[in-house]
Amino acid sequence: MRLTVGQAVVRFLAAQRTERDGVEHRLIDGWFGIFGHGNVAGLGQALLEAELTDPGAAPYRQARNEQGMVHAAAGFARMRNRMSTLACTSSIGPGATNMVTGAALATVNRLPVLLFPGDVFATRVADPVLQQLEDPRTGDISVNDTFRPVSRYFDRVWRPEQLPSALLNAARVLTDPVETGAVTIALPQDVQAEAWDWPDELFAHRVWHVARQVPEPAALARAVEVLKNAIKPLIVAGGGVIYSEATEALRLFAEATGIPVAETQAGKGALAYDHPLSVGAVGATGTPAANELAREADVVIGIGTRYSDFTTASRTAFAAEGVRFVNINVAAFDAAKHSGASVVGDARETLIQLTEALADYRTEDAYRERAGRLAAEWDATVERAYHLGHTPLPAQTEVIGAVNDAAEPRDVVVCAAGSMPGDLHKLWRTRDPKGYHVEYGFSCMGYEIAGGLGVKLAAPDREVFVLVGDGSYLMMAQELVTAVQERVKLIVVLVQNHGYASIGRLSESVGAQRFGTAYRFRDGDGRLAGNTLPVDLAANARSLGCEVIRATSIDELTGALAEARKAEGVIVVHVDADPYQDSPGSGSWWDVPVAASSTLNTVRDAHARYREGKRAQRHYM
Ligand SMILES: Cc1ncc(C[n+]2csc(CCOP(=O)(O)OP(=O)(O)O)c2C)c(N)n1
Ligand SMILES: [Mg+2]
Repeated sequence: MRLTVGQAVVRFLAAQRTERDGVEHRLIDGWFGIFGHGNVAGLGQALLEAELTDPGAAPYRQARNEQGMVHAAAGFARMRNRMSTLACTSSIGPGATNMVTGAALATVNRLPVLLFPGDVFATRVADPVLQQLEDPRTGDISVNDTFRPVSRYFDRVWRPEQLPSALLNAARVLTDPVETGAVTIALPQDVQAEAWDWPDELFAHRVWHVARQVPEPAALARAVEVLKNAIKPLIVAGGGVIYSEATEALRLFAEATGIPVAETQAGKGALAYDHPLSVGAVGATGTPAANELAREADVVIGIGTRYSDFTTASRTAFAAEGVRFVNINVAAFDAAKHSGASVVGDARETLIQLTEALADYRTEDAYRERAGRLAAEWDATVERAYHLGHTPLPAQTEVIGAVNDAAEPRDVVVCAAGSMPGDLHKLWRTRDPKGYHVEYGFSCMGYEIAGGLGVKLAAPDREVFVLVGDGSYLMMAQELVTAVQERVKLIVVLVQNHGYASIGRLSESVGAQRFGTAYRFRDGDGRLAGNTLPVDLAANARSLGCEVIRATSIDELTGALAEARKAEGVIVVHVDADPYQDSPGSGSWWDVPVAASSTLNTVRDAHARYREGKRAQRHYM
């Protein structure tokens, strides 16, 4: 079949399916693209031809920033439990490097995204092409080599004959739960437009089975050996529980064994917040309930978690002498962490087997009752934080409370950076495994709106609430325009607090006096401590085609959210919140180094506190 490389890519991807538990999905559900000379005649032309000749085979959407389109693809993939994703095409040079941050986010979070940055001429006759980085030491480097460390598979197709193996490897990595992340195939702009005679079988319907790896019996037996003597065990449920669709198996395991369940950011929603064995978020942004149990746990069962520093409170959360870990993970790399009893396997399969193997095991009543009491105490704290009546501006915890009240069980909350992810981790009452979508692997400012767009595209039947701070909004709000264009319904709650409240607090804790964290004019001393800036983000959102509602109190916010639920299109609810009103503490710690020498008393005091905090840090060897 004679097609250009661009046409062959589009045709190949339209024929790929994924399958797990007998259910098929499209591997690539659609395309995002921003065109330039690096892809307009290649993938751009190919997508046009697909739209005209085979509508629905490769649906195309515009984006406003290449980073945004990769975030949307990542949000889409996460919402679809990694069974489907979107492909992204960019021009060469800046269009391509704009995607690098998105690629890193996808890889850190282990979310499949497929990227096709355009690349410099393979023939080199016209070099240097516009936007080409020349390197006097070598002829075969381009800016696209920056994708290598942030991609789980990288290839550059210098010749058409290389395309089949690149595409097959791409699909293999995208559908492998262990390997998955960003897959990048750099396509030189001349090669994209070059024609070739392809074998028909390249475009055959292919089904990529997504494996449910069964644990090795000996590994399971070792885990059972550790678990059956556990007195105060605690489950740490990570994102792997949700991607594996193991939440029901987790609930049955917890109920059968009586082991309480704590959750990481990616794992939040693994167990409904009001389940008697749920103790909520664990770690630096956790609940005191989960953290108290973590401190005393003799066995920690990490399921589908990579034990980030937020989860382990920088390796201070699990403090019992001789604490042991049992780690269930598809990736041997994660299963081996903290010298744990490693069970390499799919979360659902492993939990089912473990439930059977531990049929005679049950925690003591007193332990479960204590977990329940701690969780109930925390729930009362949440209730208070939701209804502080803080004045003159509401506290952020009240904003979160109002959004939680407005959200129905299946609705999704989306967030990524700032002070809200921590507050949400502790405070959000999650009732559905896909109801909580906080990107906290890369915690990338600017993910919120673009990622929320991807979430809504993946789950049009759910209401999506995007919570975004003013800092994140200013970094990347432009995919609002894409949502408006595609008539995608989004409810964006924009929390204005004139700067980086989160980093302000962090700065204060390291003695750095909130330096550079508020959006302020310069004062008489030339410092950024004057009046707030006359920035009107509500007007900004309106100018982008969104419907905007301004709320100046929690009552108004509640009314606005009710109105937003009824409306269509993109609704931005703008609300001011007090940047100084903190959320209830987690009773936990996070390792952020403090200057070891300073003329400032604030820093010296912070350093003394820091050294104290460091003493609790463990290696878990
Ligand atoms: C791209 C990016 N740059 C910098 C950071 C570091 N950072 C984390 S939160 C934050 C401030 C976020 O401000 P805003 O969205 O207004 O939220 P707030 O802290 O006020 O809640 C910064 C600068 C980041 N996470 N991502
Ligand atoms: Mg802010």
